Amino acid sequence: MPSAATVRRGLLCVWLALSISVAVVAGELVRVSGAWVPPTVPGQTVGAAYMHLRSPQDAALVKVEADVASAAEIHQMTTVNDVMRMRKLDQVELPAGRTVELSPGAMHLMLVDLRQPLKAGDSVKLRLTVRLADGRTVQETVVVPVVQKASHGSHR
Ligand SMILES: [Cu+2]
Repeated sequence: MPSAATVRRGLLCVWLALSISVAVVAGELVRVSGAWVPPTVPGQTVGAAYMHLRSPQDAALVKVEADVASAAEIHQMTTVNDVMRMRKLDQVELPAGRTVELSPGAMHLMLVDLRQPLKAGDSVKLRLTVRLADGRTVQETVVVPVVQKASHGSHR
């Protein structure tokens, strides 16, 4: 009978093999480009993340996790009677072959309850879960730089 340690090693190998194959599949499926996160100001406990997403087949971004925040949400910014409002979305539709933009003042990812301030030069690791048209989900991890740009949405 194999020892507990051997079984654990075996399981770890299976898990690693699975996560590697998933990463390769996701890489072929959804392309993430131009991703950036604005730095936070002192006292700021939420951050945002912006990027371009492009999938060769119909898919949807259904979940986001961030290493620097206890939660990450998909938000839509809208202006109602000159007041900017943010609405939480369940997913971001990724129609086949179309570049979907997550940008300041529009759809974006919100990093809720930051564990640390975000400084220019740092990077944030985001784990994206994408659901394909056939119902399968794939995950992709992207490393996003914290960059100071001239203007960004207000996320105070
Ligand atoms: Cu938001």
